[in-house]
Amino acid sequence: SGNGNPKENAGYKAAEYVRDGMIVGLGTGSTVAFTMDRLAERIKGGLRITGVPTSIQTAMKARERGIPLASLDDVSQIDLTIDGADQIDPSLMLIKGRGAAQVRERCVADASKRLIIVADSSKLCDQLSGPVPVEVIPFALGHVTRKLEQMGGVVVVRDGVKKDGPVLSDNGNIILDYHSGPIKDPQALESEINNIPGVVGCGIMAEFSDIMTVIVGENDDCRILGI
Ligand code: DER
Repeated sequence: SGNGNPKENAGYKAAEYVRDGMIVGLGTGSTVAFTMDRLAERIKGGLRITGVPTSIQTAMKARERGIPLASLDDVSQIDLTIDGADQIDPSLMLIKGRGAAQVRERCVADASKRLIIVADSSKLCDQLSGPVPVEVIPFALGHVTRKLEQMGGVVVVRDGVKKDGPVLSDNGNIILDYHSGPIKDPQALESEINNIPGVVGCGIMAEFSDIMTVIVGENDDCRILGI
């Protein structure tokens, strides 16, 4: 199915993995929006699913499309989560968080039997590199900034575009973008950042490769990586 839009091709392809009766984690971003467009069409055709949204934006988009929703607390396990990514390395380790949704995305991925990442080829890289989004409780903003700077690298508070002052995540926290440079050991850096007191979660996701399928959208079709 070629329509010249790689993100749309990937998003639509992912919707084909959804089976009737599934509980589906709904990621955040512009690529997953295409998946939700396709799921809306399939729901009109009789598909019955329950979506678990990873952000306020995704919940709004799902409601606009008539996708039934439940909260993470309402479900015991998620059959399939479909999400985007900012960087994908050959081991299927990810950097996410361009949309500041990585904390809830990681919770939903962790509750999922399978994770499908949808992306265009611009997200593929040989080695992950910063900036790494880091969600921090406001109380610990200065402390976490100092710890990250001691690790080497530059820390930038993510400022709002149509809001003066820092962006606040859906959880009411501040986002730091940690310009780490090339990341030699993503698992180690993920643990090191997430263990800093005050950090709620960062955008390195190196722990889902074994349950991951990556759908890389091309102009006229898709490439499938992973399981
Ligand atoms: O913020 C996120 O983690 C999103 O999934 C993002 O990484 C992907 O956004 P895109 O599909 O709009 O490129």
